Amino acid sequence: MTTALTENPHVMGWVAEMAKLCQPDRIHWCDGSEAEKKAMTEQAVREGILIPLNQDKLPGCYLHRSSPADVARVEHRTFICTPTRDEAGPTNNWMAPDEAYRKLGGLYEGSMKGRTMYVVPYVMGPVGSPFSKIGVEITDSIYVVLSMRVMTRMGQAALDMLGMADDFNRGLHAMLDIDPEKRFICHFPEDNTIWSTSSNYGGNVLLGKKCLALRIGSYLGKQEGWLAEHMLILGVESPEGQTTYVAAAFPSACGKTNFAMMIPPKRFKGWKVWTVGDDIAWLRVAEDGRLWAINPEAGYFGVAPGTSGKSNPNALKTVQRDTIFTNVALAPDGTVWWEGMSDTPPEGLIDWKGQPWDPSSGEKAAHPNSRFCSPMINNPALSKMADDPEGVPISAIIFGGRRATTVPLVLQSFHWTHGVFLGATMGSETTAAATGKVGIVRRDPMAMLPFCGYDMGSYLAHWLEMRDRIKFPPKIFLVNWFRKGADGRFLWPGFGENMRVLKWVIDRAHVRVGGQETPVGWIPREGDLDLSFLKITSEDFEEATRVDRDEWREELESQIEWFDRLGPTLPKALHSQRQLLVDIIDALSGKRGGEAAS
Ligand code: OXD
Ligand code: MN
Repeated sequence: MTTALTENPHVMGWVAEMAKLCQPDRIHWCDGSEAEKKAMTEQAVREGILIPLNQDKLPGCYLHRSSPADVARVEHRTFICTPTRDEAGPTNNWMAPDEAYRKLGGLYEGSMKGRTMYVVPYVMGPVGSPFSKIGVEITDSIYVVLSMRVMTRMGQAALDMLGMADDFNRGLHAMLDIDPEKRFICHFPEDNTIWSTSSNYGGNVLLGKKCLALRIGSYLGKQEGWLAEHMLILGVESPEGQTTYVAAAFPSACGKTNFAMMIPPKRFKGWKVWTVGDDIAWLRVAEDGRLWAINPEAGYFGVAPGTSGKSNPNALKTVQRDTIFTNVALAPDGTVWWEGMSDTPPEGLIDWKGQPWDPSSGEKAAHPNSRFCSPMINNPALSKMADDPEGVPISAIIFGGRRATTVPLVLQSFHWTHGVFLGATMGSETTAAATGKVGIVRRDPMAMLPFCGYDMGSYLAHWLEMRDRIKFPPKIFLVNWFRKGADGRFLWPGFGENMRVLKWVIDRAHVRVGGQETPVGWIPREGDLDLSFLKITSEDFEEATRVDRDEWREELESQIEWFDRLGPTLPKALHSQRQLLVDIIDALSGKRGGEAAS
């Protein structure tokens, strides 16, 4: 065993207990030093866990290939283990805590015989920030240790910050044999504990990220009066040097990283977008009565396919050094490639499974969920506030989904409750590729469906309650980059042009631009949004921003089923908000049985 890096009796006692269960040959306490990184990287290369890439072109970069049956988060095997099923709520899988401890305990027993148990202390959030949380992850995966080093503030600093306290998340991960049948991701919110088995995929095993920062985090947020959200955080700096901070929630793989690293189009000379975070925000009310956000992570675990010099030049620069790539394709010159990086793939690629790739095979060279894991300091657009212990003040919150119809390009809510309602009902339409039936809206409240660590209705109630604590609440918006015309074309160009919408959002937040009131919220009129040098017809703009009463009437009707599913804990205020919008639309349409306005 390397020397324990702490005398904290709670950490020591728990590590000893887990070692007794898993029976490793060795225990290694991770200090987070450069020397440790070097030694562990060399070992990972020797063992074939990491493949060195071309160190001239991609210094410090490595490729990892996962087991082909272990390439994504496993929502159906992710459990919230609260004493009662109701506490986990209707949208989570539930397992009783004693059953989960027994079942996974059996799997862990002796699982690290002949192996090394790594003890990984880490901080989520800036070191020393009162908003940060400490975790210790025990793992037998060197890939996890090296990735946690990128994604979190890892090592001695975490133990120093913890001191002798007992207030840390206890995470246990064992790879076992990566058998999907033995794969479980169990969260014990009341014990601040996470147990993960038989996977080596990031979202299942980098326990600081989805497991602690979102699932356990959301539970702690409810207890302690703050919010843990699946949101990017960015700062928009005007040519005059005023920076406005915005947090935005989009479902997984809907372009959060691209939005967080956006480069404004030429028309926006002098404007800059700074990234604070690309995936997770912890939001608290500060003494000034505003909502402040920190990004608990220190790196990006981004989806590689689709990332290109056009879609996200900053991400492409970010991954040029000190990056662990997982399941991307390998080029003969020791660089990497994925679908969407360039129009023509380089010749002689090795695919994500390690086989020569035949472009005519119809198979992808990189797995669609292949990833880059890069330190945030590589990002040329990193905000200087990204490591600030106080975080940044949030002026606007954006919710977004993929909707071909109904939801306009941007919609500003009338007030907090209405904004929470828009977040609670946000969703994306299924495409023909994903299911047999096209156009079914899958609701994903605040993009938290897979990440909320407790009952969804109570979570939405917590959002409403937060209003009482925030003296100067951010304005809430809904955006939709994906609306289509009758001919099936996207009406809005998206990517960097989304800056135009972002500009309206921050101008609305500062109450310095107009808009048009509709029954369901405020939208920009043509003159309100800067459309200069953009090729978009007035008709397309009109269509992209239109609120259609019939479509919204249908939308509101379809929300009944969703609200029913959330059950009795869904706050009455959200039912009333829905009904109010129905009544307004019916009155305007001359419906509502005889008593309607003419
Ligand atoms: C992610 C996700 O990996 O949301 O960020 O799935
Ligand atoms: Mn995410």
